Amino acid sequence: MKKEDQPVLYSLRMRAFNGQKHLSGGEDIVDKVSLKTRLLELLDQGLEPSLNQMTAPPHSINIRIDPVHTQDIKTISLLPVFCLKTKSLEETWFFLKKAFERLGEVFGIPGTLGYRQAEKLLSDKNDPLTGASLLLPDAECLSPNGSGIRVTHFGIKPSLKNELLQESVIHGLGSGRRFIEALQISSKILSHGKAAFELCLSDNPEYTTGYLSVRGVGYIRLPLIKPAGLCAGGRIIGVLNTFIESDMSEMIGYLTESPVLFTSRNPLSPPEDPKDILERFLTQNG
Ligand code: PML
Repeated sequence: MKKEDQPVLYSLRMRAFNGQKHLSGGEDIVDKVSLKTRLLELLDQGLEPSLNQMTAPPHSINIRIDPVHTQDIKTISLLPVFCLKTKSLEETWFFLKKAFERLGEVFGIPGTLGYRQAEKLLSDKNDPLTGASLLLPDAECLSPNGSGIRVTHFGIKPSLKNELLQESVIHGLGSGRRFIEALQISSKILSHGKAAFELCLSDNPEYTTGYLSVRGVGYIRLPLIKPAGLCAGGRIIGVLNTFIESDMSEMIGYLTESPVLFTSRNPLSPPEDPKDILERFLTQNG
């Protein structure tokens, strides 16, 4: 079949700004029938912070629509989801320290340095990047494109999203929307063959749950990763020790431009003790 005759889906990407400052974003890949509804939902999402917090609306909202041929879309699965059982900031950070030590042992990557970079995300001096920084095997930490790698061009089958929204209520994950978007971003990152982990701390001052996704394990939710009221946050992607210089542009191209659609998923497990989650690093990666 000639490319122009292939069925087309639409990639929708919304970003809201105040001047140059990125306020919020959202996206999806949908068919023609759902295009208008989804477009309006994303517009509401861009306006939502101003409605909820009764602040001024964003200075600008960009919504971009690009047709994508189904043949160019990679279909992949969402990561399994785990949640750390924790009662305090100290417990969460203690788990994170152990998790980075295990990452170092399992993948032969600079785990201790990864932990130090994680601590830096919360420092007052950290001006959050809109994208992720990259931790390389030689311990160098880069912010590609100046503002880091911003993962885009992904979408989710509506039935999967509905399932996750319902389970979010049962598991007490708030509206679930932020979690489902983060799960898609991280699942796209970990679907790249050279990604070892991704750590994310939200820069939203009210959102105190972050996550650590680990190759061969899944997406681990980290409640109480920061105190409420702190705007600091950010993302770090750690790569495997087989990563070479020429992988850099290929990985950035995949994460920022290649369309992926989530058509299947893995279970969302109830909260687990730190030691049980750490054992998963052992059993699944040798
Ligand atoms: C963000 O969009 O600010 C990051 C969201 C992190 C979501 C963590 C979760 O709830 O699982």
